[in-house]
Amino acid sequence: MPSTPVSSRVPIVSAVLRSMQDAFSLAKKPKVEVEVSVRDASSHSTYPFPVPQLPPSVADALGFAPAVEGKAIHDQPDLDLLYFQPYIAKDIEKDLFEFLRQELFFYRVEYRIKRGSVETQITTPRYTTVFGVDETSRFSSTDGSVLDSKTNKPVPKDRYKAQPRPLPGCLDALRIVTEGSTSETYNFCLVNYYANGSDSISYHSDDERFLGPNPAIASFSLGAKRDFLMKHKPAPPSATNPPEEGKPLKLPLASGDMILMRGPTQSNWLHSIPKRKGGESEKGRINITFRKAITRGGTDNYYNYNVGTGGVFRWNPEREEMMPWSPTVHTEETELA
Ligand SMILES: O=C(O)CCC(=O)C(=O)O
Repeated sequence: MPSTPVSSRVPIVSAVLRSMQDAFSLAKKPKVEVEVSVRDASSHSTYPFPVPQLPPSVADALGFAPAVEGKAIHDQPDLDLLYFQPYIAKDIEKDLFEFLRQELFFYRVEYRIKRGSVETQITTPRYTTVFGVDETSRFSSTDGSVLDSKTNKPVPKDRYKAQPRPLPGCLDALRIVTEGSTSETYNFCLVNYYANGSDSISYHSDDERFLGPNPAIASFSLGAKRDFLMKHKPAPPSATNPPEEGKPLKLPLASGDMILMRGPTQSNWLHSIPKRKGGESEKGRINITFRKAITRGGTDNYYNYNVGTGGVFRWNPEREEMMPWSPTVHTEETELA
């Protein structure tokens, strides 16, 4: 595929929202004017296939997000959350979910971990994909190549273990709106797809050093409602009078909801999406997180665990499941159609 930059080849038209405003002068003014291309898809040498721009109806409505104000939750030690129920309005969350599930490429990453002398092969229990690069680099707006943030020169080939991928326009539009409403900036977008209730993420915290102290993480839910559990990290064994381990905090995240985790939350709390049997969990759920990595280690880590070295998966609308994708299969299908 030709290496075409994500942004520069796109005729940027922010007119969709502006013309709506002009036409309906009484209509609510969008909080953020999302720049959307009405034509071209985003492509890049690292993408297995191009990713279309958001449907105009979704892009227009995103400009009015968040749908409601966030509710602050800080009634427990070291917890600082802002919970939007929902952030993405009810009239577009389904379309956005269907669009992203159909148009993004995903991976089912396998990796090995060593506990003592025992090595175990792990298959990540969900589909993942990632876009972005840490603060030491940026993407050229003309050819999508990776430039050093300070010198603006191409980075040495060995700076990263995997080639970083710029955010496609559809996710960048959501990033811009999110930055506006959280007063934070983000350079990474991680996407999880939980195909059913067997897909999960176990208790962890996003407290890696490459995110810096007190990182802000904006986490969106689309599709099936799933429980998001949070519990305080255990006190160190040396602690006198450690707090009793209470019931985890349970947030039943619905489609369109966004939870901003910030301040001391990641250093002190763990979060998870546990496996669930039956009900709504059997339908798919997408989670999108925006984060800011400040060092190169973040880029290596995120591509290692969210893209890996295995094959590409894409949603198959006929079979209604993620299927391995390859350019050959795609061509044959197209020829048969
Ligand atoms: O799916 C979610 O809501 C949580 C995802 C998450 O914790 C992560 O990607 O680190």
